[in-house]
Amino acid sequence: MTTVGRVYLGLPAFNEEIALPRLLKRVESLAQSSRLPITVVIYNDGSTDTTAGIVTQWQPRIALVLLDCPHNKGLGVGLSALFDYAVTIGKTDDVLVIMDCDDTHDPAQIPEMLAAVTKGADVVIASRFRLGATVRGVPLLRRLTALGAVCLFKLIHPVRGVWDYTCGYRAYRIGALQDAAKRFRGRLVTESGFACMVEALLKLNASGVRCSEVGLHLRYDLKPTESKMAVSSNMRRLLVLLVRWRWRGFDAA
Ligand SMILES: Nc1nc2c(ncn2[C@@H]2O[C@H](COP(=O)(O)OP(=O)(O)OP(=O)(O)O)[C@@H](O)[C@H]2O)c(=O)[nH]1
Ligand SMILES: [Mg+2]
Repeated sequence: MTTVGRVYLGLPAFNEEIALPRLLKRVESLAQSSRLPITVVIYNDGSTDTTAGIVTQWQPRIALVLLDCPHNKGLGVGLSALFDYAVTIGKTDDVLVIMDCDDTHDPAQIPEMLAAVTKGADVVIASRFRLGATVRGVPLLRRLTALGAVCLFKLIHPVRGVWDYTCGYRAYRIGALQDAAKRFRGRLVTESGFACMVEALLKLNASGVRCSEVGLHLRYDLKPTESKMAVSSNMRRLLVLLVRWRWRGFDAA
């Protein structure tokens, strides 16, 4: 049985002024009801709306750190900054949970993910493809694309215990992140786009982590703004990378 210390909740944010206060309210309720020691770390990626101001307003209410990037650099740079923060600040038994802050992921799933860490997992993914997962409001074409992508991932880069390679809602044991960061010389994420989620997972897998999944409860119907992910260009980029990583490994990436 592994114990869990502090929970760092990393939120990559780009123009999330509508969804962010709703999410922070749910995090506040979770912290009060569960008594989990949670520190929220928001990476604000050059938002042009009031995201940064919302963070400042919330700082007296919950433990909240702002990593502010003046210009938009992409999700991968944000993910990398959140990993760096956790690897530097965290202890080996602390956990970094990262989730989208577009109001589609529910922080109420965090205790279930931490329970999987205590049972021995280093990385826990909230997965759309697990028994018990519920997905509301995702268009059919998007669902079919995601299903096709899973087949491809499993075929080219099988990862034991993992079906959902792209979901942004994951818990990472910080000790495992620290070991993997050493192995990849601090370059766990080099992709600036949405392929960063797959890159991080495959590098962690290559460094020997144990992965497991819980069923995701995805509320896409609550998403208040347009998607920031350009599906077709990101899929094209990901295809190129999957082939490159398969044949040349990661150091060549
Ligand atoms: N740091 C950073 N975060 C971003 C950027 N674009 C989006 N995000 C954040 O990354 C998370 C995922 O973005 P989403 O637009 O929800 O993308 P997705 O979940 O892959 O796809 P959809 O939910 O369908 O839009 C959200 O918390 C966004 O605020 C960016 O350019 N930089
Ligand atoms: Mg999302």
